[in-house]
Amino acid sequence: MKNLTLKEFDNDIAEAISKELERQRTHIELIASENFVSKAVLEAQGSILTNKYAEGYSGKRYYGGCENVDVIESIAIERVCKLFNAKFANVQPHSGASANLAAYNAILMPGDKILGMSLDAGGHLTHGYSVNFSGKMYQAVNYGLKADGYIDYDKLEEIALNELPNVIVAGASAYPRVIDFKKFREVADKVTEKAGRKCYLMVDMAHIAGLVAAGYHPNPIEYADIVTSTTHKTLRGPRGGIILTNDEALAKKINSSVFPGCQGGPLMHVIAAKAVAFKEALDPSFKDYAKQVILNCKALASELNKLGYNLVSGGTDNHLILVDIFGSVGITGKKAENILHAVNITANKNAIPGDTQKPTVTSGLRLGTAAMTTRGFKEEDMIAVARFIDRALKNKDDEEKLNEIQKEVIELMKKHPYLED
Ligand code: DSN
Repeated sequence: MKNLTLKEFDNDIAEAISKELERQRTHIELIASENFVSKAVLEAQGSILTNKYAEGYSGKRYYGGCENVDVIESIAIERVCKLFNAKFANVQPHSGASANLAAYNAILMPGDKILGMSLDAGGHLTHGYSVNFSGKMYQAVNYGLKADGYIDYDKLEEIALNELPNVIVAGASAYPRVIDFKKFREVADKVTEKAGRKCYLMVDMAHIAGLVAAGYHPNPIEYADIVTSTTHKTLRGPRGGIILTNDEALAKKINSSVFPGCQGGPLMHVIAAKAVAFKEALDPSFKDYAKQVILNCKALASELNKLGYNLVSGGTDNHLILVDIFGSVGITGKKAENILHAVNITANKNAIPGDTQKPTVTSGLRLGTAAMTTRGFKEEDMIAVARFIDRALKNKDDEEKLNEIQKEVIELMKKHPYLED
């Protein structure tokens, strides 16, 4: 084997990575599910641990030579349990979708019923969407929002007691408000009583995990049978998933469901990077970060409001806002995403409740502050971002103006370097 560098061996890929680093350095990143990891996380994820097969769990592997990866996985579990005050954790899911698949597989039989938030209300594909495995393997029913953009808890209870689901899923990918997990627990318990068999409560906290870790959102582990999450959004770790529970019997089922139920060999390099990210999140400075994420989001929401944009639910309690961009300025989510791309602002189109546009077009724009807070943005920077967005959308056909805004964005980003020291 020749030990050439990536650049020496495969310049096509090296060049694309280098361009991507440049893009990340020079663009304002507002995708609510993205973040920038630390050097330490990158180092662990890019390590020689990628060479190791370790099917099974620490101390009970199907391959030899696992003494070092056993240490790593045990540390990751210990840290994530401390972070979320959970008794048991599985850190092997490759992603949030894999975590949800394994969690369902641990508690449901094909054909059982899931009650999750509908996608256009802010839910997720894996919460029972028709084209996803969760909507194909299981019977899926949905709850949604009230006209004011908040979860309709009364309707949720009514649907739950009519449908008697086997699991209720709380959690979202585009919901800007605090979720009342206690209320979800009460509904699940009422279903359990009426159905005469268990109705589980599963919380997918992927988007808000970093805020939960820092204590700025109620912790679902106090109410849910199972909590799933990704590790790369507000939690600021490598791309991956986790599953938590306080129930020992359920923990055993979850472990068997992840491996051998749904996955083969764990990605030990990613698990090491998760452990590093959990250590970062346990550090007191992470609380300051999470607090600033929310302050930044409120500043962005308030400035956009002042500029005349309608936000679903009127504002935000967390790291994201959902703008009714079509209702505000007559531009679809897809078009807005493209206009912002032209001025080095990255965001994503997103369905809004009752959306009349196709899912590939949408009427909404989802904006999040987790990534730019990592880059050091404060409230005044987010006010500037709101103004950039407004100017770009209002000058969408004026190339000169768009070029001017792009230059200003690049100047701002120069003050917020990434991986340059
Ligand atoms: N793709 C993620 C998001 O953007 O919210 C959810 O899986």
